[in-house]
Amino acid sequence: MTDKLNSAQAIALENKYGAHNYHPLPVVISKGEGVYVWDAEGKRYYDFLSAYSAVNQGHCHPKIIGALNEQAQKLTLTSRAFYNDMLGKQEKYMSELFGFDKLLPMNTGAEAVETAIKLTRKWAYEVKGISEDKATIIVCDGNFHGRTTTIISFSNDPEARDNFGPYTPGFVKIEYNNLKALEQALEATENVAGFLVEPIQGEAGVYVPSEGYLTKAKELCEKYDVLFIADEVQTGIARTGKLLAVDHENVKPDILIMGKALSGGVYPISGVMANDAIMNVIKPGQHGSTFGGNPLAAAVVMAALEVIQEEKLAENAEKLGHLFRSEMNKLVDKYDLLKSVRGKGLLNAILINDTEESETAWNICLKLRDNGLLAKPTHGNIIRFAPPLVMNEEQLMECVAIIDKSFGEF
Ligand code: IF1
Repeated sequence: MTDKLNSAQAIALENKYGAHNYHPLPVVISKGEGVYVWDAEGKRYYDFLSAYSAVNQGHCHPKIIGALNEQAQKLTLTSRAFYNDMLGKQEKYMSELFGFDKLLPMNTGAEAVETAIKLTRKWAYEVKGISEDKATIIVCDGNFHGRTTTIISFSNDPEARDNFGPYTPGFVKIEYNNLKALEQALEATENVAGFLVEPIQGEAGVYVPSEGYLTKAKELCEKYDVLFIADEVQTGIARTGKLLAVDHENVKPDILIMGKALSGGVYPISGVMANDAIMNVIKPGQHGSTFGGNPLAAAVVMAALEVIQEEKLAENAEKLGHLFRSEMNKLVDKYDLLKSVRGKGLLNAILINDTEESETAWNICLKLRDNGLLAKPTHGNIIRFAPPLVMNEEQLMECVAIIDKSFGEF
């Protein structure tokens, strides 16, 4: 098992023995450090995807790896049948950092979204007084909240949804970034329990809503006594230039969902935060998970969040984000193929002048790979650019030059 594979061998093994639930860009990564990854042949690349914003702190950040290694020698998992001496510290740390009474720890983003859905429904029945099994949650067209059966039940992406039925009822879809649609849905729909929304839609192609959208949406939720649920799995942890994307508008969600970079990409950690009036509807034995709240995760997440603050990664993302978009706009003027750039902080995407079904974005990503930068299209005509937040200005400008060169060669 320790013999080193070359890229072709690694790909062949995955094709033969692995489910084909992905179509990865043909590159085989074997090492990661900071903003760089190396393939099996030792070629170095800039990572412009950051494992979909899970590696905000950079690959294998020494402080996080150190915390992982130290805790791994002591205790990794107890289950929640017993207490452990790390979880309480994590809960206190995150309660103070994010400003909520309590944390419900889980492992993956989808599990945290499912937890938020269950919490919202239970609150609706036991606090708001909605009649049994009638709770409805408003979601947005173009959403991406994970891949479980309930979550894909309210997806409008046929790829994510088709042939996975029967679907979970209790969800109403409205247009994203449309306050009128939200108000009409709140007015017209019986038994609304919550509004689940991404502060910036990632998978839809880094769709940044209008200024004030989150503020007004929260106000409408308050008016109709409906929970405002922010899915910050991708936009959180400094990615958009603030600790949370909702911080750009100082909006406080009733339920906050986090994942991915909570661990800096070192370990699956997610969580849901809320105040007691909501969180305390969950009683012992009503929700849980084997690994949820394990001591290894606790050690990792506290180190990962300290890195965000000590290295001022939100401020860096804000600064480099403005630089990146201004440089990309110069390339928009230079290349017909490049239609526009949009994003916030270091969550950005470029729109390619071709159809959604085209192979153009994919082929540009192959050219970028050849030139030493890794990115992946979210649709046939949109490429997401999201480097680790530890990138410096010199490295960013080198990446801009690679993007320029690649479009020039295309
Ligand atoms: C894949 C997308 C991004 C998320 C938001 C919850 C989850 C995600 C806002 C679920 C996960 C990941 C999943 C990953 C690719 C990536 C992704 F392209 F799928 F949509 F980032 F945009 N909420 N997003 O973005 O978290 O259960 O995966 O930990 O499925 O290939 P998870």
